[in-house]
Amino acid sequence: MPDLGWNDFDTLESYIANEQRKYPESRGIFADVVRRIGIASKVVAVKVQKAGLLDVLGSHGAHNVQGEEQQKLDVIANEIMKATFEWMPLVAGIATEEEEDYTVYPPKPENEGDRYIILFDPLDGSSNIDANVSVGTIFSIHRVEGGGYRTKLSDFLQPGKSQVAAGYVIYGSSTMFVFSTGFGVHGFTLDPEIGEYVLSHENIRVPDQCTCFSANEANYKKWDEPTQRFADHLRYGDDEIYEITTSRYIGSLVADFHRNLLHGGVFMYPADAQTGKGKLRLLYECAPMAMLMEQAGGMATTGRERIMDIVPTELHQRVPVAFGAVREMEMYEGMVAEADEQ
Ligand code: AHM
Ligand code: MG
Repeated sequence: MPDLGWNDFDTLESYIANEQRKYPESRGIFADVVRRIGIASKVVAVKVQKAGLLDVLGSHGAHNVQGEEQQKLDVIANEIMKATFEWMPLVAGIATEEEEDYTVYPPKPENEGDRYIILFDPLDGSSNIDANVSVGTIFSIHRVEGGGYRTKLSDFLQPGKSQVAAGYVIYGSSTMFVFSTGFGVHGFTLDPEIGEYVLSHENIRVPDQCTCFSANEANYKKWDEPTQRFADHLRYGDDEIYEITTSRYIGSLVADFHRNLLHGGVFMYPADAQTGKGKLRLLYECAPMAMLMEQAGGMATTGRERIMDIVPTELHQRVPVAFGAVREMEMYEGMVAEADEQ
């Protein structure tokens, strides 16, 4: 038998199939959804890589529901993701960061049982695209019980802790698919030669060592006192465990999160102290990343509340967020609690 070089590793396909075999009662529906996201992300990856050639860089000239300028690639990635789920009978509906309203897909009579809601940010970090910076797709999956015959807004407004899966795809120097179904976090790297995601990072655990501090430090003056104190402690404090901590901020959540997940560190986008509001969206960014961070052994918090516990009140809700290892997140929550008591 010649050495083909690919007979001894898992692809996303084979991994999902093996996982599914562990649950004989599984109907394979959910596996199908994850598989479809994998395929859609390959299409987006091609578009991102050919962006300069296809003249799709730069602004589309329209604005999304948050009033931000949409980039052409945002629109393309959004269309690709939507097209992926539109025909899937077991997807009850979708909501995307790029559109104000959610979309419901009516069930076919033969589709009994649970269906799924998919929430996604089709191309996060898109303001960086023109500078060839890594961007990503983030997704979050919830179950709608009873076939989703009357799928409604409240089916979309579920807390992060009820996610059945979450993940992201990072379009970087290589393309990686990182996801969790509640049994650890696993990363698959796209092998461009065979066009498959290959298991490269099984059971990712966030390192205890806080190597990076990642935040938009130009906002420092807008942060509240405990957040400033926490950032100062990690960056300049006397604690010797933070001697090697360095600042790293790309401004592209998937890229910043991915680096910290692998190398250890704190990512935060705190509230503006005057408005009390954060920038990142609960449903499309914070909740899915929180599931991954917790599954990797870390924590995700607003400073006062576990991100996974927040019950959304609106589709495009923004919350303050900090992701990191347990020691730093507990320290941050402690500093916030101390300030609240005063
Ligand atoms: P986007 O979804 O419009 O791309 O915005 C989200 C991005 C994140 O990727 C990143 O963490 C953050 O915005 C950066 O914001 P800032 O430029 O304020 O630091
Ligand atoms: Mg985004």
